[in-house]
Amino acid sequence: MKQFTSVKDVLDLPALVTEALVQKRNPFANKALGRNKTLGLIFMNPSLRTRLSTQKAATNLGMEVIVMNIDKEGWALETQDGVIMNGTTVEHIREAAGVMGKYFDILGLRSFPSLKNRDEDYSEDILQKFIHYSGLPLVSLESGTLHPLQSLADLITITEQFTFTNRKPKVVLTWAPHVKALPQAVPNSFAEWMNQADVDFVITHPEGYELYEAFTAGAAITYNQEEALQDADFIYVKNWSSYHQYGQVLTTDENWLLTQNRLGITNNAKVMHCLPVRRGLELSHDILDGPNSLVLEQANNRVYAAQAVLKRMLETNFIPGDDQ
Ligand code: SN0
Repeated sequence: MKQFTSVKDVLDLPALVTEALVQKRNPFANKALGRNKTLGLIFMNPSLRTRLSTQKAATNLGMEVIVMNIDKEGWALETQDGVIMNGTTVEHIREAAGVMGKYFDILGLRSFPSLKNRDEDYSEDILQKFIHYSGLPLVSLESGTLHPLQSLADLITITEQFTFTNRKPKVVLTWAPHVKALPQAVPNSFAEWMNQADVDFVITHPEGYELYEAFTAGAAITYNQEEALQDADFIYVKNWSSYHQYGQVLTTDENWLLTQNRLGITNNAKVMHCLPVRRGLELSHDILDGPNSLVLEQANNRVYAAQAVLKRMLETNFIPGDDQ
């Protein structure tokens, strides 16, 4: 695996999930693999799980880790080409990423979308420039459009939790209310991964919240949450802002809030959320504190998602001939 920015970078999805579960059972078995290799984790936005789990995963594999919150600790970064830098930006992404290429062996990058210019966000300009100018294998820690480490952890969690062998799980992605405009990266990515996985997948959201088709194609989509929830085994709760009326909050309708009561029409569904979650707004206290919540196990699996990906990258880039 050369890069990890999307499900498209994964050659064999079931094998990657199995690898993560193997790492989970025996996290220190590959401690020699990352010896003398440095992972640089660059954050342009806040993080809790991604930072801690990826650092832990790399340490389990014997790597050194350097973390930088570049938005707070670095020079203001210029990302556009050909501009005269006589304003507020101090350092160009060409030099910044180029320098990282000298210090690190693998680069992790978090770069949220602006939610102002859709073409710019969906071109993944910043991510592509970091890949290009660093020359390094790059792990996305959430980009403008996708959050693949989260989606891998989600698929690991569903695989672990679903015990029936005679049918596929029904997985529902439901929009939830929020007061702020949030990225589409988590739901885009979840849709992209679920469409590749062996599950029955349904997306439900209010009108106007349709996601980018390239990520959802193949999924059933309905505006009727109750209909979507019928017989669900897993419910993935997430807010996102509008893709078509880009970055806008079109409604905060609290009827979309999932409560323990509403689980009655499901197959005693397990409830998932990537966190951070705003209690009482996006998801009810009773679900988060009840037996159906998987949120902490999802977070736990972030470690093994990152560990499986970093292991593949170390094998591909530093063990000649192993190109998984
Ligand atoms: C991010 C998002 O993409 O939705 C990160 C999720 C892993 N979430 C937020 O920015 C939440 C911010 C808030 O104010 O609730």
